[in-house]
Amino acid sequence: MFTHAITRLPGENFASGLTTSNLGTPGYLLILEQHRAYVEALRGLGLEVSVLPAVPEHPDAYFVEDPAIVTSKVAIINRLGALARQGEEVSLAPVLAQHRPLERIFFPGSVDGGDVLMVGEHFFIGISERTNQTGAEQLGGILARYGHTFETVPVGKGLHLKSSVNWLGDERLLVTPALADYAGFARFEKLLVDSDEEYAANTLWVNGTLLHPAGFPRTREQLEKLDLPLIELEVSEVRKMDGGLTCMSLRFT
Ligand code: CIR
Repeated sequence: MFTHAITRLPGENFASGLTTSNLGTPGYLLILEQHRAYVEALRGLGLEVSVLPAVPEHPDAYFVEDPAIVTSKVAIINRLGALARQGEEVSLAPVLAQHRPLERIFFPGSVDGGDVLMVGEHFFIGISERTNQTGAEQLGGILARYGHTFETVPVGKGLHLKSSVNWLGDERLLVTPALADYAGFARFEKLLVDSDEEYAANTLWVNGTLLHPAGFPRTREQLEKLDLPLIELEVSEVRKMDGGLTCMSLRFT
């Protein structure tokens, strides 16, 4: 169960962040509203949510999931895979130091938190364009020292590992067809994201409730079979910047 979340407000210049999507120019007032609803949803699930101020020189900084990883024992400050995003961690580190001992990923390693899927005390580390092998090895070494276990996963398609797979509680994963047969996921019951709805893989489990992006009815239908409470959130503007529900918070106890 999570008791805390850290989030950050999107800044006025958030639209100059990195993106590969061709979904049009995102609107500032709209993303603020979507962010507000996200924070409210987390609060509604009992989390104490900090909302940090925007960082003007880092338009992607509201994707707080990427610059750090918080486990039950430690917070790891990442060296982000995109040069333009390096530095986002600077103002996050002192906040996390209030909750956990800090460790760091160093050059030449790079890790984005979006590539790190936590399933209890076990971690799947995606190797992607953002997270390199050296970063994954550094991270794995830190996790092992704190009593966690880990394995690496080739990400292939998509920005991050969690663009394609997310934990749904118990021994369940929501996964895109491309990663469904990955050997490391064999022990899980898998719900498949519809191949026309891959974005919906970025669904977030919070204390037994699923936060799900609006507009993906076929995946929603799959999730409804689990009989868990579902909160649908509009994230159209976040999606235009290649982000999703997991990216906008760090959740921990
Ligand atoms: C980026 O390209 O880094 C941001 N515009 C989006 C990051 C999304 N983060 C995530 O999936 N964890």
